[in-house]
Amino acid sequence: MPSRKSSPKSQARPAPAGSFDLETFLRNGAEAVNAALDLFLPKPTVRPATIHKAMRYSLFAGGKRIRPSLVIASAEACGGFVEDALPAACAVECIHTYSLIHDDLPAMDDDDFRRGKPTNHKVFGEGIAVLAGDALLTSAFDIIAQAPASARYSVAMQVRELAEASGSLQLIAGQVADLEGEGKKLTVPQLRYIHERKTSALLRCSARLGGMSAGCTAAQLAALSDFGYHVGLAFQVIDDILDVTQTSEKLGKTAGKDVEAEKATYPSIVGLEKSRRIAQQLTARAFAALKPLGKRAEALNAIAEFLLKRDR
Ligand code: GRG
Repeated sequence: MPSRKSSPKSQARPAPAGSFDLETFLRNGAEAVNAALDLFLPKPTVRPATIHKAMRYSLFAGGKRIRPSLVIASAEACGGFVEDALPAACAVECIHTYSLIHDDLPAMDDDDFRRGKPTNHKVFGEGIAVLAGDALLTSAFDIIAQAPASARYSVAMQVRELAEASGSLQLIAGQVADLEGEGKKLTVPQLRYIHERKTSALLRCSARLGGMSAGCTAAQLAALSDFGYHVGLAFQVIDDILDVTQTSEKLGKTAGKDVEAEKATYPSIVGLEKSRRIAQQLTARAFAALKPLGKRAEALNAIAEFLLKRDR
């Protein structure tokens, strides 16, 4: 971590059964991640100021910070500490934000509105937006390389974990299949292939990196992988549902884009009701995956429930 006042390492306090305060957990997590991101990234006045302003514009535009929250909750589920999980939490958010900036470019989804604000290229121009995404991708690896090694996982193992999830076999592969699938009638297995890569891979990686930061056992890592995979798939099904059921104002991004771009989605293939059932089934699989982690997984449990019920 970059220089911060040293303080005792913090773990979430156990709450009485059934009363887990997710709102506070998410708020505290987001505050810690925002403060750490501010320290990790060059200040907006550092030359060339335009690029640092553009990186920060999208990074601090008001995202839900779901992936960093998964990192922190997964670390705590394995007895780890927030401070040790923060580099991974910041790194996954940098990857996520880069992917949104690039996805919004005219060459890809061509969106004007993201996180409730004009998209990066609308404010800074296409060239700077490409570079801001590139710089955030690079920063992600700079940041994860500063993560502490844990009992079972070297820094190199954590770096490779992030590279695998964001590389040409996962995140990029999902985006390629998404672009190539536009205007085509896809089957459910083809759609599942896209969702596994463009969405689930980074959520699964977030859960795994959280566990790794805590020096989790192989059995805990397997549970977190299973959880992250299913919660990631459910997340994208819900995202598809929200695209056709919510307004742009509520989502902070242009609603109805999937229909406009002739993108295959669960609602377009199986209908809204069945899509909701699929999201519930995937979330049930995510809950089941948490069993081996016991009571300490209550934040993960609450996040999965929150993601299923979210309306933005
Ligand atoms: C590598 C260019 C590139 C793209 C990879 C991630 C991605 C594929 C494209 C971005 C757009 C998209 C539909 C992604 C799927 C995952 C998803 C629903 C992202 C939105 O995540 P939220 O809701 O966003 O967590 P906030 O803004 O809250 O962080």
